[in-house]
Amino acid sequence: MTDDRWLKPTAACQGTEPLTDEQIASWREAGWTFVRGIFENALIERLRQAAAERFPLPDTEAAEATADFGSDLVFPSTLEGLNELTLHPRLLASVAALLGMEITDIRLSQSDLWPKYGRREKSAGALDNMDQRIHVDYPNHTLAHPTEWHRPEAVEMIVYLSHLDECGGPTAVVPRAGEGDPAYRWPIVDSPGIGALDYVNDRERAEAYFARERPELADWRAGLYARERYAAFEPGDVLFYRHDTWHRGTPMKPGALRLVQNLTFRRADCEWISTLHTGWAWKAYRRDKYLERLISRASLEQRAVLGFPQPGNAYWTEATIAAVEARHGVFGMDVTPYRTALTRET
Ligand SMILES: O=C(O)CCC(=O)C(=O)O
Ligand SMILES: [Fe+2]
Repeated sequence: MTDDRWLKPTAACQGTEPLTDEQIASWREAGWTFVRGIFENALIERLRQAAAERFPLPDTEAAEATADFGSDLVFPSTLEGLNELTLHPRLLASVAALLGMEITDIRLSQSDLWPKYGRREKSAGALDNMDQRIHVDYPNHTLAHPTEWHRPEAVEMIVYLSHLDECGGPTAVVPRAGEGDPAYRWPIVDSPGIGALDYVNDRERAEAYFARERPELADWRAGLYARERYAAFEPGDVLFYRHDTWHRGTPMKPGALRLVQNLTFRRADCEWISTLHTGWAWKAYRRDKYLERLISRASLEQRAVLGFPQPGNAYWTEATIAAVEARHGVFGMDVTPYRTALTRET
């Protein structure tokens, strides 16, 4: 592949505002920004190791049978590092900057850790994820359709935990080339799975199907592949993209395992964007009370991202403050900020 087809990550800034103006502008205009240095390496390594122990080894029968995405490693989790990465203050600050909002106005709607295997054969037919069709992700995230380009509702991202050199499988992205880019024609419905079209994941089958169903647009889709750029990732790199960015997963090296964490944050006011997992509170009652501890230790911003009522919210009264303290105080929750906001109001 020629050198200019690779997307190279750019460095994050130190401190509480990790993204540069250029990175933010790239996400807003071109639909992607690829960033190195959001997380501490040690966190990425802890998460990678813990996750690697939970999945089948490559080249086993179980690995060969894992031909689609998804796993039970979802937020919140007892897996070392998963919650920490999901609610990392520098990640939340990055998302807020991309959307141009306060952290307290964004909500987590996806965080799961997915293995992808370099398999010897495409075993899942139309649903095989080895060499994906070019697509956008919105259909199984929102009940509606993404809003016009300049008012995005959500930030999606892939946090890579593996090395491209070892596993291959770079994510391909079609950078949007400004207003009127034909690749970004509106509405975004010209992809298998959308509207009446069957869902087909495998590229070859998807394009054969599309050529039958929408022959007049088959060349247009070929043009999307022709414009692909590939993310040259190392562990910890983050590809920020969007529900309306054309992209796809590409084949890996046979016998390899690639681990990634997929996350989405939405604007708090976009309720039509679904949370892809079981409700957070459903993880309560575990013997180790990890959900209760997580909420109690979380910062006000981290709690907001999970939908916990913020200081000043009408939820808070003397009675509810005392009640939440009765539930979570044992885990160290400090309810002072809720009380202070209440006192200020009255
Ligand atoms: O595996 C990748 O790099 C991208 C995966 C993807 O786009 C998807 O499954 O929707
Ligand atoms: Fe995707």
